[in-house]
Amino acid sequence: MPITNNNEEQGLQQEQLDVVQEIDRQDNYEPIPEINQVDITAPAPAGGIVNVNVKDKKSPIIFLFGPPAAGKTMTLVRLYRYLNSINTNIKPNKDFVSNDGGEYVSRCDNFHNDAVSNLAAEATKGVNFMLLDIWDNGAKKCQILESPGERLFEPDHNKEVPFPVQYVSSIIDSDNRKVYIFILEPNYKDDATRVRYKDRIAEVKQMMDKKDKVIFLYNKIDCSPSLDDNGNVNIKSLREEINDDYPGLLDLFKVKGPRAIIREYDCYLIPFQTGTYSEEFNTVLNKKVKIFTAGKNKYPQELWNAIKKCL
Ligand SMILES: Nc1nc2c(ncn2[C@@H]2O[C@H](COP(=O)(O)OP(=O)(O)OP(=O)(O)O)[C@@H](O)[C@H]2O)c(=O)[nH]1
Ligand SMILES: [Mg+2]
Repeated sequence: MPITNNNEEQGLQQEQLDVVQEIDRQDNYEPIPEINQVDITAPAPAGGIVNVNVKDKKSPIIFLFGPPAAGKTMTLVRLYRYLNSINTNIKPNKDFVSNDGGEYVSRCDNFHNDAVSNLAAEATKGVNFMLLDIWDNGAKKCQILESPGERLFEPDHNKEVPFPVQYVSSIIDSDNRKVYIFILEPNYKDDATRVRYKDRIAEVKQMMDKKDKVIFLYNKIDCSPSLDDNGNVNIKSLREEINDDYPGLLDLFKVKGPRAIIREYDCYLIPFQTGTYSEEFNTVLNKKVKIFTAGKNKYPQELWNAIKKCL
């Protein structure tokens, strides 16, 4: 759901999760620039030296951005399952990582089975990088990227992880239009860590292009007080929750000037739940495993609608 000015709030609450509106009706996207001949090839330090390479310099990149364990992999899994269910073609891009001894390609080969498995741990296991291509009516619509959370934001301030590492800046600096999905979650760590995460998002914003778009994905909504007894999300209270937990974060995307009359913020806010998780003892594996049950379809549906509006 886009973030709109106060006058619209009441109406929005009634809409709940059903409708995604345009971020800004007056905003005409710039045409996609000429195909850039420069390869986005960069050594990615996480997990050794691997080269990531986005060969398609044209389709928009949906960049899943969030700390470790925010839910990037499971968001990808949930979206994958949803798009499959509506017969939208989504599949791993095998060219993305080339020099890791075939590990990435083998993850691509297993991706479908992992994604439909009910083992959350299996689905996420070893997934450092994943690039999925999404096709619609035979045409490539976009590509969606997951990468290791600790390279995007390291919660432990004692670990000095440089930012942006090369693969991140190569994605950010690519000519592809980007849709940044910044993942938030309720009760994340402590005040100081949340301020650092907000600052990280501000840093990324400075590197963005005018044509890029932003979605805040508020994952684990099942753990938020903004989810009411009927399973509906109160958007006003969710905004208050975010403003309390991450002061100034939404204001980074506040529209300035005359356009502010139409829309208060230049971003979407999508409440999300990947699913529910339970631990069970698996007698075959002889260990406890995390069982994943997919959440309601309305969440990935709403996310997909927002992504489409950003393309
Ligand atoms: N309650 C709840 N927990 C969730 C939800 N989505 C994810 N989780 C929990 O968060 C864990 C981590 O999710 P991942 O998708 O693996 O997180 P990630 O962002 O990919 O983490 P990295 O790959 O380490 O960066 C899951 O195993 C779940 O325990 C959700 O919607 N609700
Ligand atoms: Mg992951």
